[in-house]
This record gives sequence, structure tokens and C-alpha cells, in this order.
Amino acid sequence: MNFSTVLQIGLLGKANVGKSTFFSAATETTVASGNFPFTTIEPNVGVAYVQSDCACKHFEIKHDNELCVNGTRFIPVKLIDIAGLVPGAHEGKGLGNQFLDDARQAEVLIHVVDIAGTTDIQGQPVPVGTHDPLEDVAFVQDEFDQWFVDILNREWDKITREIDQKRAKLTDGIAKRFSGLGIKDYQVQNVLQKLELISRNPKEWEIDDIKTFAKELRINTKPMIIAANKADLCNDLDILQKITDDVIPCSAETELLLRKATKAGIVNYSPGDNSFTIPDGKEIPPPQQKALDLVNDVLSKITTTGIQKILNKAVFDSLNFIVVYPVEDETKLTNKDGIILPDTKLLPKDSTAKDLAFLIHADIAKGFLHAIDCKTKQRISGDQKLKNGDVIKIVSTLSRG
Ligand SMILES: Nc1nc2c(ncn2[C@@H]2O[C@H](COP(=O)(O)OP(=O)(O)O)[C@@H](O)[C@H]2O)c(=O)[nH]1
Ligand SMILES: [Mg+2]
Repeated sequence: MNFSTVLQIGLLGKANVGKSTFFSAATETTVASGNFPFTTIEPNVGVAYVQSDCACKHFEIKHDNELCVNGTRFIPVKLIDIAGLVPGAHEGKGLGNQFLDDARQAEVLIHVVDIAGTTDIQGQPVPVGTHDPLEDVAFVQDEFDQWFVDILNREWDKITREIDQKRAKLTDGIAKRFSGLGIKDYQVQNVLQKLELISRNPKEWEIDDIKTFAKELRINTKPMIIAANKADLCNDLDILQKITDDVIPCSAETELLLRKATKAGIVNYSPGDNSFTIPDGKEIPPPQQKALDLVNDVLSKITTTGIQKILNKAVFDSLNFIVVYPVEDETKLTNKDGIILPDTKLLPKDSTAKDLAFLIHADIAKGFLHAIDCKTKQRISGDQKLKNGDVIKIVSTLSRG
């Protein structure tokens, strides 16, 4: 697997909202995390899994893959616990630059909020319900928007000059300045078109045009979903209705407890489940039973702990990605070692067979001849769009180098 192609999700939020607890819960798994070198280098980077129906269901085949649990496929993603977001981070406050560096790499962001209002804006503890979480939602968005505005303001004179001297087009001029954030030309172009700014000379842009453009670009390129954490402590979950962005209530602490208990063999639980069971004949000592009773209270309040739902939604709704299964043998659905449905790739919706080839290996894409849709056994061309759940064999003159 090519590690640089693993999808990256960033966790952010002010101090003490539960980012690290969310991170620990999501990366504490009973399935092997495979050989992902980044997990051993940086403590705030780990492997989490999103879930989708495994393609084995379509083919009604049995396979022995640790990442397929009763037909649910676990797909690895890279999770980054991004510390240091404080008001003024874009000006270098807190861990400003470190923060931006981590945030830059993420393709989708999970904003962890203390929905119970037990922490003030600095992250200091306060009595339940005394801090308004809506304030945190706004400050984080403003911080990001301001980061984008600052880049534009800093570069605006240069962008204007390049266009005056006909050395660059507006889209290229702006896209170049945002390439470090993983933002693509077409994304800049789409936003310019949407706001009808595409043919306006940058000299004529007002301050408000820059702000509007920055915000729209941010929303389109760094989608954000809100994890309303500490929902277990929250007295009034109706507050969720006041949040206009995508929001899901969660309890990171409960998920962490469940995953640890699963690992220790105390409960049977799979991430995303709305209940757990106790293995037959297992004696649970009173203190542990008390903790499990509390877990049941949380589950009856918010159905699931929310952690898995948030990860899934970030990838499949906010980012709109699809899952594709590359194979080398279109009949047996195996790789060269004979493993059935060995691998998954996450791709943006509307990705083509050629895009998949690139994601597997540049050489395979270079020698691309055609692909085979293993469900229909049809040959497909390089520019054909792939669908969620497709199983694809790439036929190439070159093998991976
Ligand atoms: N009640 C409750 N407490 C939580 C939850 N998640 C985290 N916490 C607690 O909140 C505090 C801060 O958590 P931490 O993960 O260190 O926050 P971070 O600063 O955002 O990384 C710790 O005492 C956690 O145990 C939750 O879902 N419910
Ligand atoms: Mg932390």
C-alpha cells in the first residue's frame, strides 16, 4: 500500500473538549492496524477505520479477512489529533504554526465541541451548561476563515501584478497560494465561478469579496463536521438543533471504555453498535458492572457513542468519497497472493478507473490499457466513473515498480 494515499482526517477543537479521548477511542482497535509507519513516528497520528458494506456481500462469497466483520468492511484512514487551536491561532497564538501544519494535511476535519458546556473558551472547567458551545463552533470557523483571508491579503499585490503582466490567470494565481493546503485548481475555479468573481480584476475586489471568497473556499475544500462530545453530561441536547452545520452527538469517553473492555474480553462490542453483550459465563466485578451500567445509560440517551458514525459521515457524506476494491484476478477477486478482496481504496465521487490506477501506482497508470468491472465482467475505459462498492481489475502494460 502507498501510505501517502491514505485519507487524512483531522481532529480539532479548543482545549479539554475530548480530542485526545476521541483519538484514543478511534485508534484503539481489535483489528490489526497493519504496517502503517506513521503511527510509530508521531504520537498524535494513528489509524482509525470507517465502515461500509463489504463487496463480499454482492458476490455472496466467504472470505477470511480481518477487516471484514460479518460483511462490514473496515477501511483504514489516518487520524490526526491536532492540538493548539486557540482564538488567534492564525496569528501564531497557542501552537499556531504547528496547528496550521497539521490542519493543512487533513482532507476533512472533525471539530470536537464540548456540547455539555463544561469548559470555557480557554478550556478551563466550568459547571455543566455554563459555557455556550455555539460560541466555540463560531470561533473555530472564524479562525479557519481568517487563515484563508490572511493568505489572500498577504499575496494579493503579487497576484494582481502577475495578472496585469499576463503571467497568470486569476485561478492559477490563487490556486498556487493554496496548493500547500492541498487545494486544487478546479476547486478554486469552481468557487470563483459560483461567486461570479472569475472575471473580476483582482484590483477591483473589495475586502468583503476576499472574505466571502475565503469562506466559500474553506467550506468547499476543508469540510467540517461537528462532534458534539460529552453528550453524556449534557442536560439539554435540544441545543443540537441550533447548530446549522452537520453535527452528531457523541461520547468519546464511553467509546474508549467500550473498546478497552472489548480488548480485555469483558464485553462483545463492535464500533458503531448500539449495545454490547457480556460473554457467556463471564463474571463482572461490581466496580466494572457499575461502569457498564453507566455505558448503558449513555447508549439509551444517544443510541450509539457516535464516534463511528462521525468518522463514517466525515468520509462518506462531508467528503462524499466512495470505496473501491482493486483486485488482480477478476474471476477469483484476488490479489497475486490469492487473497480475496484484499484491499480497499477511498476515492472522491466521480473518480475514474484511471484515477484508481494512479492511486495504486504511477507505473500502473502509465501503462494503463483498460479496466474490468468485476461485477459486470465488462471492460471499462480509463475515463469511466467508478461507483461505490466497485471491484476493479486494472489492465496495464506495466506492473508496480
Ligand atoms: N463526560 C465526558 N468526559 C469526557 C469525554 N471525552 C473526554 N472527556 C474528558 O474531558 C477531559 C479532556 O479530555 P482530552 O481528551 O484530554 O481533551 P483535549 O484537550 O481536547 O485533547 C478529560 O478529563 C476526559 O476524560 C466524554 O465523552 N464525556
Ligand atoms: Mg489533547
